[in-house]
Amino acid sequence: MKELRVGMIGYGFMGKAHSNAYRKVNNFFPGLKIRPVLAALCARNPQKAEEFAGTWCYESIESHWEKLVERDDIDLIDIGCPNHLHKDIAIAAAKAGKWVVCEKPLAMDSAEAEEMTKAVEDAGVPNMVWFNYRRVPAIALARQLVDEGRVGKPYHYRATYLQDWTIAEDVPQGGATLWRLDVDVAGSGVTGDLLAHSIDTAMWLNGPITRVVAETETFVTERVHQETGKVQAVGIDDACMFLARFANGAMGTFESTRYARGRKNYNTFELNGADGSVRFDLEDPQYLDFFEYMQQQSGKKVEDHLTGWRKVHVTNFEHPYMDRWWVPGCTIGYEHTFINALADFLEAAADGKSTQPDFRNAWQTQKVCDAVLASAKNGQWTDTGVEL
Ligand code: SOE
Repeated sequence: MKELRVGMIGYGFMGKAHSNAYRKVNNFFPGLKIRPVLAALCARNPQKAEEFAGTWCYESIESHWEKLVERDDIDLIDIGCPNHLHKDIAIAAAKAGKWVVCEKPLAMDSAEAEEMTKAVEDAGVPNMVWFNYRRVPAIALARQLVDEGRVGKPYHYRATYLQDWTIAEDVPQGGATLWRLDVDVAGSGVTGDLLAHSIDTAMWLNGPITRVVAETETFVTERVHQETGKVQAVGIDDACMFLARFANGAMGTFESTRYARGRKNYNTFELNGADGSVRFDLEDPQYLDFFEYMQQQSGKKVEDHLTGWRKVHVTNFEHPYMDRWWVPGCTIGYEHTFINALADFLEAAADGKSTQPDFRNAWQTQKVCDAVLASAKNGQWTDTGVEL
């Protein structure tokens, strides 16, 4: 089995999620031809780097990503640090011939995402963006139902992504844990952080979004910056709602906020087609709700008096990814979606290929985010320019 020496950049929430995936992937996907080795952890704060590397058993630490990228003993660079650093790291890593995986959103904006996409494609290196929710078995099952034609001609797509952790006005912005609130580091607020997930899922299930019209709001306009200690203007969107048109003719609505009291990670979607509907809620992630308009009876499709919503417990061996985990009825969770994603990446990369969503695909999501933010400024329906 080939060893893949991983250079991980970042030790926060995603550093943990990715490191866990590298450590477990071969146990649950024993057929893989590649075995990741936690070769180096890179972070600017040497003490934090040391602690994190110790906890997760990284062989070494670096405090400058440039040094990590130069190292001959590193095969893959994993970009798990704040968004404003993604572009330079990804381009340097691709130029150095490393495989590159990057946390979402791919970049600060679509121009950066384009440069990054060109860099990995010119270098011909396998690449992936960690839009992990595609690897929630219930969401992957929704995609399977769409592919099987059981939803039929799509009419409506409805997504929400709600959290509540920034309601308090005294939550500071910036710094190691709160960089998502600092526009210079994050690029945007809920649009890049949360709606990017919703858009990725939506386009995976229902095809390209062609145009959007949006509204954003910043409810708390000034916050103390953790690094400067000064009260500074808030530049991110705290909430965003937009209408969308899909290339297949369907209409879409999207809503996201970090001010929905009581909602922690409420990521939902519903797709309504002529023949059926699917509905998912990440706070109840083992289930996919499915409504099939016509039921199969004696080889014929009929409308009968038992037609209704089914709540499918997505834990059977025949459900996506579930034959890798426990026995039917035993659930998996958030961390497993990263392991599933990594397994897909390693399988494709063993043949020199990228897996979806690759940088090119995530660039399309970034185009929609840009169009949403532009529309919120100019109040107009805005074309996304997504590749059809
Ligand atoms: C934001 O709170 C966040 O951590 C996102 O950045 C992640 O992508 C999402 O999975 C959970 O919420």
